[in-house]
Amino acid sequence: MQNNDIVRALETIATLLEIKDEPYYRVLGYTRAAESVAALGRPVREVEDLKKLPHVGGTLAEVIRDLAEDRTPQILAELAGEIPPGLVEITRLPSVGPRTAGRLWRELEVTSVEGLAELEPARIAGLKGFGKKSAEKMVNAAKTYNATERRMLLHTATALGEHLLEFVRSHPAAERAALAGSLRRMKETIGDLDIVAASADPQSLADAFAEAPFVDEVLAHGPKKVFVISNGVEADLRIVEPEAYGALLHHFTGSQAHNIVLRERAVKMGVNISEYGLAKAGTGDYRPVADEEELYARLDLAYIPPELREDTGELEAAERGTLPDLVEVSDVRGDLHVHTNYSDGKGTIESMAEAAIALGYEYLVFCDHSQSLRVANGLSPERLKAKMRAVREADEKYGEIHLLCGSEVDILKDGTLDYEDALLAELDFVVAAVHTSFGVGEKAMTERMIRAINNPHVNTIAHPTGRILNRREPYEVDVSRLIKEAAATNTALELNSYVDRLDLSVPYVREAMNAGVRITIDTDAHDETALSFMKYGVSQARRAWVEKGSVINCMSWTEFEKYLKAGK
Ligand code: DGT
Ligand code: CA
Ligand code: CA
Repeated sequence: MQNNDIVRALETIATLLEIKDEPYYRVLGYTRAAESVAALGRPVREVEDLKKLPHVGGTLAEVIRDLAEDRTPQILAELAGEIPPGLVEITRLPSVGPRTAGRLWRELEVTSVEGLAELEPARIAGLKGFGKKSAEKMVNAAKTYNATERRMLLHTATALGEHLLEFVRSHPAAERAALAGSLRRMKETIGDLDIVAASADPQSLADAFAEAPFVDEVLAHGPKKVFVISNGVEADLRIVEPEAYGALLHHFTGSQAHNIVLRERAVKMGVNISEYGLAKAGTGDYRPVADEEELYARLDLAYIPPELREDTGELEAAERGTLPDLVEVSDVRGDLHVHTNYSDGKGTIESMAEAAIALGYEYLVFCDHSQSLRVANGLSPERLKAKMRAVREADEKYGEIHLLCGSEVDILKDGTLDYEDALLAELDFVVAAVHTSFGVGEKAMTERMIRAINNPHVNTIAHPTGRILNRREPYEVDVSRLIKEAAATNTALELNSYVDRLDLSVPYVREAMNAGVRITIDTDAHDETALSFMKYGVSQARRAWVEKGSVINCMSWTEFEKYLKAGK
């Protein structure tokens, strides 16, 4: 089995465990291990000691080894024997999570998407905890379901794409090469990989790529392009002479919508654009363009960064010279939402601090879960106080970084918070989030979250819509109202950088910024390596036109300290 298939199998085990209503930490073990394999960037078979992978202990190492060597792991065999196969498919429906699927199966004997489509919604509504509206939604989702391909997470695509790019760049015939397509634009999910290269000898580069060790199947192989399958994913390599590299890179970076409006603009100037270069209208005589900068300049436009190429106003801004000065990873001075082994994290205060120092951060805020969240080992007030002392001690120990104690405090069903205000007041920073009762409906959820936003101790709202990419739809909430309330109370909203969250999504981040709301770009790291997920949050912020002035954790320590002292 290849990595992509192993990732799917691990995710399936996680889903099956959840359908069975097994405890959250067991499920999490498999999803986290799937993420580790996805991030690997080389075949599992080449890894000598799988236990060295993050989140992989002895049991999981054995499961992964079995999968890599085409054996069915015992746990998968057992689960597959117990649970009808159609249930996993049901969990792909929006609005039906694995635990719901499990209940539909146990309580209504639903075993497939088709079975669900034929069910009377009233029967679901009759179950404890389900409403009429959500029941209708589930049945409708089943009726309109088509088994569409799932898209890769940006993180998975990045690991694989960089591995392939490295191969192309290190070939002697390659002069330049880059990842193009949605991966260069850093979209949150990626369909296939696009690579462009410049070479005076395209054929030898094309041949080498087709025979590369990571290639499982060659779909097309010409002198200037090669399409392959690697790790279950399609990757397209296109090669041109160095003088035409800019036009090719631009064309295959997209987006298609951006290319179309750019082409229309060029036509008005009497110029045609194609992947080969620019031509005077009507001549078909395409002159190569070596760099993207030159391409934009020839059209009287400022250079447009790939993350903005979505036809959402970037051409007008480039024309007027009002493109934003986008935030960069190097602008980030600290992480405001990380976990430790006090709750459900793997790292210690010290190991996380040292990883943050290695990234050059000036400050780090530990935000473990609050008391009600038993599944995540949430901290009782006493344990929180002990942790505050431990963080202060560690802060004394490390002169290079300021360590602060916060909390990811649960927003309870009625909108009150999971600690008393007096305790929240003792914390340096408070991240509030919804983790339970997702299905209360838009009105109740919006009011619940607005109540939390109005708490004077809450600095930011974590992962405000609760979505998990490829796994869970956002809960129903009026985000525009949250944004207005955040603006009125000087509360920030989080852009959670965790690879399968990236929550808030781009349109909402842009709306928040325009409303004057500041954002926190946090990793929600549960171990040291996940601190590096910051790059995904930053790229999502860039796609939302965010400048560093709108990001709380781009403040220097001095400014950040002042912000904390001032209160809301
Ligand atoms: P993906 O792969 O679904 O995540 O999204 P992209 O944006 O990577 O799309 P893909 O791989 O189909 O094509 C890569 C780029 O090539 C795309 O962003 C723009 C360009 N392109 C592809 N087909 C067309 C087309 O028919 N017209 C135009 N104008 N551009 C195209
Ligand atoms: Ca693509
Ligand atoms: Ca493509």
